Amino acid sequence: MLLPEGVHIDGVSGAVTPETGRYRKPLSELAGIFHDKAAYQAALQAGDPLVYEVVEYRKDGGDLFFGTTIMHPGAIGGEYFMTRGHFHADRTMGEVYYTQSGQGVLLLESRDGRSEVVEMKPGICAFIPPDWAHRSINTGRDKLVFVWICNPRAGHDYGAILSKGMRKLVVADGAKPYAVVDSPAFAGETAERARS
Ligand code: S6P
Ligand code: ZN
Repeated sequence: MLLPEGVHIDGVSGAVTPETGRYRKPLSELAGIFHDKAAYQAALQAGDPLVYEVVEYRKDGGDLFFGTTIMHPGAIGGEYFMTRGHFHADRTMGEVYYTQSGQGVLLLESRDGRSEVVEMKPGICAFIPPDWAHRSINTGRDKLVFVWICNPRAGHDYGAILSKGMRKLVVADGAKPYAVVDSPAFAGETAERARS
């Protein structure tokens, strides 16, 4: 029988107590997700910074699990540090992201190519509907820490986003904290659609 439990989440460090697992994503494990390949190589040679960490609380047989994602500040060629981004393998399952500290953007893309942005800041609880790809981006100078909650059977489908990227990039933009711009990787496809 599964037993109830209170889990402490530190909203600044992202520590989960007790935790049942974690992983780290240094820049070297994020090949292909940043648009500027030369800037990516230069940043790797300068020291392979840690981009994000994920800490989880999971119980065998549970229909929910949760944890934190801790995103470090930084940018590659003007594009802010981001997660890989994924659809869920189970297309019927969505997710919730509750931001605890820092500033960021949740970039979402529907299966048919609609883009949406939800601001991430303390107090915002983002609803991620089923079958929307989601990527988190730290646009601030501090860590971005958020709690995620979903069904452990949702799974991850990284393929589509890894091969084509997302339609929008989130970049540094002078006076403004960030700008959401069209990704050049999709320029050909957009032009083709306009011609047909
Ligand atoms: C899982 C949930 C998060 C992300 C994490 C890293 O469904 O959305 O735990 O896995 O934020 O993102 P990604 O795209 O590298 O898995
Ligand atoms: Zn997810």
